[in-house]
Amino acid sequence: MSIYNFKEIEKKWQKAWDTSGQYNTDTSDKSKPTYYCLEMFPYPSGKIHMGHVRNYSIGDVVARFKKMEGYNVLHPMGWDSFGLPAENAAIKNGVHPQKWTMSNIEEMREQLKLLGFSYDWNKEIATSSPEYYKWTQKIFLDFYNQGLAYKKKSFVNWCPSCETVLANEQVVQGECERCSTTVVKKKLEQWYFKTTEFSEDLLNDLDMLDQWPEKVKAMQKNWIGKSHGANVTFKVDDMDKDITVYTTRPDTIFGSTFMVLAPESDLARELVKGTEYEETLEKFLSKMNALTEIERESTEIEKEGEYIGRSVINPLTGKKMPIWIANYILADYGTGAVMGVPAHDDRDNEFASKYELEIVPVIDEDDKMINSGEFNGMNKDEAFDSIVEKLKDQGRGQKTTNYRLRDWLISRQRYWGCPIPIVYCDDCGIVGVEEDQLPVLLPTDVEFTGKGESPLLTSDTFMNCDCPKCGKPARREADTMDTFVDSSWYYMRYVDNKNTDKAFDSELVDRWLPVDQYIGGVEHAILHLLYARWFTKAFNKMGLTKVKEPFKNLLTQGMVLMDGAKMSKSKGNTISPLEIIEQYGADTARLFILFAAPVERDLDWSEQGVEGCFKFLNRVYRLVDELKDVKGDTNLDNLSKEDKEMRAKVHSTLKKVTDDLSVRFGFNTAISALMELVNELYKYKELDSKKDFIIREAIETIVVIISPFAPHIGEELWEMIGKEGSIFSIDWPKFDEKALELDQVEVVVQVNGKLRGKINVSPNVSQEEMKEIALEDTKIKEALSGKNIVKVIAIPTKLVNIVAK
Ligand code: ANZ
Ligand code: ZN
Repeated sequence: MSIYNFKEIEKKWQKAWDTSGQYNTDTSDKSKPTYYCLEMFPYPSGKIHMGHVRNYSIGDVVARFKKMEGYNVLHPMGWDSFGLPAENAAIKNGVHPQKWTMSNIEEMREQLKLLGFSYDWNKEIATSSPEYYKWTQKIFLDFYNQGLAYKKKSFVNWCPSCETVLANEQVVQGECERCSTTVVKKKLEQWYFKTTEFSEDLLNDLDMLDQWPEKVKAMQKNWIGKSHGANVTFKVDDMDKDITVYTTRPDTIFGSTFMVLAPESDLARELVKGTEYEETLEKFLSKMNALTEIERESTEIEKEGEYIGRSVINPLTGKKMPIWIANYILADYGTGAVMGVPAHDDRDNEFASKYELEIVPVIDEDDKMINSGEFNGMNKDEAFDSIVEKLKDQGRGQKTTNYRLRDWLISRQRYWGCPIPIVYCDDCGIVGVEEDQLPVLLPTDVEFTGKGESPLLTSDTFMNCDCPKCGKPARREADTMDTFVDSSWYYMRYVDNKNTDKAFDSELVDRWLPVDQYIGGVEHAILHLLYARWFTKAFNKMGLTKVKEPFKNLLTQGMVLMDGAKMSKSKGNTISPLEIIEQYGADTARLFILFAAPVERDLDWSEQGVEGCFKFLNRVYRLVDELKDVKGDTNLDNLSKEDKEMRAKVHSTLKKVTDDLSVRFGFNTAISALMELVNELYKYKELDSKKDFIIREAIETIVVIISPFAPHIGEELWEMIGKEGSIFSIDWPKFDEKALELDQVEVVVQVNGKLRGKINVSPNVSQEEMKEIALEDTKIKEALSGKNIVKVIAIPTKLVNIVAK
């Protein structure tokens, strides 16, 4: 008897797949329906971790299963290969980022191949390759020409240690996400993508995504943050000037006793100009600049502000309201100006109490208006509309909506990113590089000191160029793009990754997109997905695709934990996938990770669990090896009870697994059903009355079911039982409905405690199904005629009792 030599088997089949190119997809083949299975591509750190194994094992089951279901499956893999770690490695060890990245890619590709994933490596892309980033640059220029990319001077989060601008979301609790240094503010000229152009579509089209997890949609919705309110315009006292505030509570305007401005706003500067308060403002501003992002935006922070010497007139009370600047007002939300309503807003209340500003309640405990003139007695919602109406008549207000979503700051003062294809000319200003001059290549003569602003500034060969418009000497943009830009469109490039004329062929992309199944970590639930959605909307607007949403179905897999904590290098609690592969093989690693928990849940690593899966594969191998030559003609006559039960088990397992794979990603339950089937076959084969054709049927079914999860052993066993060709080129088998019927149990049906009939149900019938079947039964219907059903009690596989009067 041979033993399960996983090393030999896995090597053998990986080689066979490579040679035959069986996972290569012809994207132009129209003979079958398309299925695009995509997993989030990795940053090439050099080593795969268990999170990758989980993500990609899930995707691989989907891809293999869909292929066997008859789809033309696209299942690509590539590298999100620009980014900070490569540059940090360059600073630390003097290796060029390009070299570091390329060797990491080589290593990681080999590691992924060891796991036997069904990727079409012909579709591989690396976002740091000029063949790819040429098109990222072209897309930037398209956006620029469409007004979707623009430049603006603004305060940015600056990490003094990484010397880079950080997006808000890269600031965690006031610290740099990567190095934990306290983040400060800095004013710089920056490139932005106009994400807010599609705020409304990004929000509304979430409704199209009925196969996305609700929690992810909720996170997207919160991030977009639409609120309904009104803009109200106040006249500045003794000055020919208006100030507009955004409020979600116009009903509280009678209680508005002061106005607060963001200290950074131009408005504040204008109001104090030439007055003694100019200095007050300057001092306050420098205090603000010393604050961390978290302190500045936290609702916890002690409210602080300064009076700046002017007042506005409340349009409804006619009273003067002093104007203040304060730390809790954000410059880039709403209008950067707020009407302070200390009786009904906690922040305003804290502020007013501290600085002894007037507090006037305008709504009582029953939500009725008080102290609000003609609106007294109204319900507050009614007052909302009436007050806006009144303000509107005065030309001082109107309903409006606001979004929390900001435009996307894409400039990075880094080397290892996609160069922004812009040239600055003294005569012509900002000029886009001509398409035939793309890509603007990253230079190689850059020093990595980790100091200063953009490293590209140190390369004369890069910085100095001719103006694309007038030909005079000009300078290049020295910033590169946020790596989220690269990953916002890679799924389109996969479809047409060899195209040298354009980013992608629209017809091909329209045929393959939206991605049928996208799988990745929930940590990307907001930004990556939002940016990718935004790109798709921008492409749609520019006529590059008809698609409106990039990802039809989304699965966010849970984390891999060790003793309840996330596996991470910093905690030193990681398990190396390579060691597991070495010790048990890739099939065991894959099987364990799919079996140990439902896909969306966190999974606790367990050595015993791995051991158990390894034993199971051994058990299957021995079983198939022993029975591989058993064959027999199908004969459904004269089957014994045991025969019927064995066949029913085979077909009910096939039914369950098919359902688990196609409908609900129930991989763990599918595997456990397979385990049960194997157990049953171990018992059945020992019976004297066993039938060869049933054994054969069971063996073939076991091999087919195991193959998407553990593809190497799947192929090996398929060959062992005498089949030709790859198991992945067969059609996924259909279960036999008739075989299932045998697998039924008899259930007694009582009416008011008296036996009135018997029904046959499947052993895993639900209570509801049992009730339905019982009530449909003719005998029972008779027994019930003329009576009203009071209650139906069902005990699965045993009894249904109907109480009727
Ligand atoms: C008066 C008022 C009374 C407010 C009240 C709230 C409660 P959301 O819902 O998040 O959109 N606000 C407006 N612009 C702001 C800014 N730039 N910085 C800080 N706060 C700002 O929040 C809108 C509310 O937040 C607005 O409604 C405004 O305060 C404040 F009982 O106006 B409200
Ligand atoms: Zn010029």
